[in-house]
Amino acid sequence: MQDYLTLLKLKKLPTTWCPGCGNGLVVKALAQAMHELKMNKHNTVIVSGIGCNGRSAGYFNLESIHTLHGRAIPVAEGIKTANPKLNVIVLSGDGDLLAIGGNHLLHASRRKTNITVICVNNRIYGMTGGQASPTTPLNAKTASTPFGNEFPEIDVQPVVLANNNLYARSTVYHFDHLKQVIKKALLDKEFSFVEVMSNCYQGYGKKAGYMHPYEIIMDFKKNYNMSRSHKKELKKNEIGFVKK
Ligand SMILES: Cc1ncc(C[n+]2csc(CCOP(=O)(O)OP(=O)(O)O)c2C)c(N)n1
Ligand code: SF4
Ligand SMILES: [Mg+2]
Repeated sequence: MQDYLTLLKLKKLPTTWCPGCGNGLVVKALAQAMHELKMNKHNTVIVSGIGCNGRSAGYFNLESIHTLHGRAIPVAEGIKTANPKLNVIVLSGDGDLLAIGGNHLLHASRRKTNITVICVNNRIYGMTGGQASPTTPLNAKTASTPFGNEFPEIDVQPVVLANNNLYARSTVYHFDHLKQVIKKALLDKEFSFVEVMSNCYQGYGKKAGYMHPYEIIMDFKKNYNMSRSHKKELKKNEIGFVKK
C-alpha cells in the first residue's frame, strides 16, 4: 500500500511548502499513479520549471531536472528525443507553463511529442509573492492587481485539443480522480496535458477573500462536477478527460 513512497525522497520531508498548500497532494497522486504503472528511476524522468510547484521534481527519487523558468517543456522534449524509451513527465505551475512557457506548450502540443505535462494551476505566481498569472480569474485581487484583475483567465483546453491531444482536468480535492486522470495521461502515446486545480492560500487565497486553505478546497468540491469521457470538451467547471 505504501510502496509508492519508494518513489519519493523521504529524507527531504517536510517540504518547503506552506501549510495547506496543494502541491503535496499532487506529488502524492503522481507518485501513486507512477507506482501503479511501474514507472521508476530506471524508466522515468521528471522535469520542472521555476516556482513553488517547480520544487516538486526534487522530491522524487529519480532523475529530475529543475530547469529555467518556462523551459521545462523544451527540456523534456529534448530528453524524449534523445531517449524515446523514457517516460518523460513535466510537473510545473500555471505561471511557468502558461505565461513565460506558453509558447513551448503551443509547439509541443503541435508536434505531439510523447510527454505528459502536469500543470498545477493555483491561479497565481505563488513563489514570487502572489502576482496575477494567466489563470487568475477576472476581477480577482492579487498583489499585482489590488483593484481586481482586468483580464479574463486563459483557457488552455482548446490549445491541447486543437491538436487532438489528451486534455484532463481534476482538483486536489478529488484525489482518486486526480490519480486516475494522471494514469490516463501517462499511458497516452502522444502529447498529454493534465490541469490540476490547486490551492495557494498564502499567495492567492488571502487576498482573494478566503479565510483558510480549507475553504479553497471546499470550493473545488462544490464547484467541480465529474464529466463523462465521451464528451468533446470539458465545460468550465467539469473534471475528467477528453481526447478527440
Ligand atoms: C526568467 C525569469 N523570470 C521571472 C522569474 C521569477 N519567477 C519565479 S517563479 C515565478 C512564477 C511561478 O508561478 P507558477 O509557475 O504558477 O508557480 P507557483 O509558485 O504558483 O507554484 C516567477 C515569475 C524567474 N525565476 N525567471
Ligand atoms: S506560496 Fe502558495 S504555492 Fe507557494 S508554497 Fe505557499 S501555498 Fe504553496
Ligand atoms: Mg501558480
